Amino acid sequence: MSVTVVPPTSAVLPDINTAPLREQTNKVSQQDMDLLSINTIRTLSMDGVQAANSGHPGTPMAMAPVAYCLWQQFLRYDPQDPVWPNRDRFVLSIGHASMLLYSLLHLTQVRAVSKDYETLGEVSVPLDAIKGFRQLDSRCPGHPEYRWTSGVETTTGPLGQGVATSVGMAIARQWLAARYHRPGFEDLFDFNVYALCGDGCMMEGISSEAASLAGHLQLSNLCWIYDNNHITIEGNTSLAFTEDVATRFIGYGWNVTRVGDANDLNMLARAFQNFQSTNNRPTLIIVDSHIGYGAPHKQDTSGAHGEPLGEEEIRLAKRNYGWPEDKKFYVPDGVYDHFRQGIGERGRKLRDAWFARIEEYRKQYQQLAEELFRMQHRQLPEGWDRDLPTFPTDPKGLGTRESSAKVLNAAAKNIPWLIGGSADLAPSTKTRLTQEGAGDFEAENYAGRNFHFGIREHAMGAILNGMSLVKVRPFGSGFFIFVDYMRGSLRLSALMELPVIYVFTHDSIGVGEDGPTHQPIEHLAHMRAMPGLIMIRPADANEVTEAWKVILQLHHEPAVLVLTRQAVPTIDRTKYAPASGLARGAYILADAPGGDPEVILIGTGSEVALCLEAYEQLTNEGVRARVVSMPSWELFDDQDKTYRDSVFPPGVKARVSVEVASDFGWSKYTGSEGHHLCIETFGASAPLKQLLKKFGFTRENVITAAKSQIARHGSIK
Ligand SMILES: Cc1ncc(C[n+]2csc(CCOP(=O)(O)OP(=O)(O)O)c2C)c(N)n1
Ligand SMILES: [Mg+2]
Repeated sequence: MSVTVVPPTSAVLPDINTAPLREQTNKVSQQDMDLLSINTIRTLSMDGVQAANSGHPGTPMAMAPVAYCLWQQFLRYDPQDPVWPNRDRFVLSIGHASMLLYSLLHLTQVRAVSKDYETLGEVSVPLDAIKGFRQLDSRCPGHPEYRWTSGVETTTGPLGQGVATSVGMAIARQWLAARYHRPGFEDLFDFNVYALCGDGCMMEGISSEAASLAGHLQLSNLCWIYDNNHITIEGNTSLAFTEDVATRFIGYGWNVTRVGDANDLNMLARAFQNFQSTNNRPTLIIVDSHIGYGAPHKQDTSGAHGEPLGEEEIRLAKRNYGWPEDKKFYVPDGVYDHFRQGIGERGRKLRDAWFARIEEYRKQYQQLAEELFRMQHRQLPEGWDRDLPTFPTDPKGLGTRESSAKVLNAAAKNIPWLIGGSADLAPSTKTRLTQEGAGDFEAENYAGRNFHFGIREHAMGAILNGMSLVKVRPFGSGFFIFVDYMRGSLRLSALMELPVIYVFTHDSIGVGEDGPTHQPIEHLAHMRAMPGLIMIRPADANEVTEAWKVILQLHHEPAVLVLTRQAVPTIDRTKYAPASGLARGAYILADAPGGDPEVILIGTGSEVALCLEAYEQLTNEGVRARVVSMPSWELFDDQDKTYRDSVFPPGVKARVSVEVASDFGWSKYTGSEGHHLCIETFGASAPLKQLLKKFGFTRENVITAAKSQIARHGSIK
């Protein structure tokens, strides 16, 4: 099948076929340079995908003029310093179109940046990386990955995540401006956030959640560009997507504008100007485009979406562009210079001016400047932990969500950029910051530290990621069960190595009467299975303090803090081991006199108290038992073998794990012959006491299990 190739809009993009390329590059007009640059993006993308023999060529070909117009004319971005804090952010929410971004990073010669934020000399995406697109260790992986390729602002690939993350970036900028701007310094944080999305992003629920909140918050620094090409993998969007996107966004309170032809640089520029002059709401630019633009057999078909064009089709497309048909990875003379003179010059000046301004600011507002420095380097302020509470022994105790509220507030007092909120559950998760002036983050008060994400867990996760990418320290909270609703964003926190803090309460059947829909069972196992994430389920108030200490000092891991609704005793630390053992993930809380136990009881969170009760009785009966409090598998697995063996001596095979959840994975610590007191079903609706009995979480059952373990392993003395 052959379709008519939509010709370039000649008034805007002259047909470079009219003159041989060499001639053109010698003597070129601005318009010629525009087209030459756009076609370089297109052909690099096509060649990269072809060489990899996999990838998505069609959308980079279609969106090249849009990205070019934005980057070259508008983006305030210094390729020499891609971590300059006030740079505009560009998020490629259509992560599959990664070659578009890699081509831009290459042509603008964005520099690689080290982990310590030192700018290094080398180019982030050299031509060889593009030639090695999708190959092992190339800086051009299949989808853009934050922390792997400098210039990639956030990892994208799961559709919808990028746009939702961009909302978090826009929010963080508003917060920074509100907190740090002072008279005469109203421009320190005025960056814009642009996100390029497609039909897939628009269909995903997360974009609706995020757009709804962005509209509510009137984030005028946020611009989404929607590639309205009517094509997804299965074919035309008429198969599954016929809603009126413009009307939907108008309903959200957005400014909506249209560009009828993705090749029309004038209209694109006007749309971006329209965005920049809109100061009371976010902007959506709907751009009509032709996927696979210029490829005679594949344009406007899903065939241009996710597979290489093929050598012959590439040849024909290049012919349509007036490109040398046999040249691959070809960057014509003058293209690098052109970008250097456009985005490069503009960005460098803005960046240098910003650093000069910050120096001025430092002279007048030393304390605030110091805060900014530390925040941007993910450091904590001096004395951040000075007010963290310790809790007195209390057999009745308090819910770990209650103790967490105290610790969080004590920390937030000394860490001004620790900000966050909840998906409408703060009264239950107890994450509200209560100190004087903490306030609520609203359109009228961007300085507020309490965020109301609304009942939008998935977007909340992505927004936290976006906030963290701007380097404030965000936390979000909800019921643990609803981690199911945000797993996609949480996974990206871990993949991006962002120190986002998730506070999840109501962590088990302990929620009681709300029943199975609200009782997490397999969720601890879910979290433990995710690489790069630190989960902590503290046993009592003092472990909560220790948990926050660990979490706040993380640099590259998201943390999941799992807390109870119900009261748990505050353990007597004069009798049992100090809570500081939490930092090692698992520690011996109570031991057989002189050590050398016959059986080890391992508990987490609310079950540690039950283990202690059983331990006391076993000890009275002369059974040599040990209790290990194990709040974090991940922290424990990070310890050296000597420590791990000291907690779980290999010779002691009699082991009982006690956790009101699925036992998935526990054999790693109990051995295949150990006993797991656990729950294999979905819980039930009843008062907690009845539930504990129903599911067997009684002292007697722990003792019976301990004794049968000892009998089984034949080590009773
Ligand atoms: C959450 C999620 N679901 C599914 C996919 C697989 N996927 C990748 S691209 C794509 C189609 C996207 O269509 P569109 O956004 O219109 O992009 P275009 O084909 O126009 O480039 C799908 C379903 C994905 N990447 N993320
Ligand atoms: Mg599409």
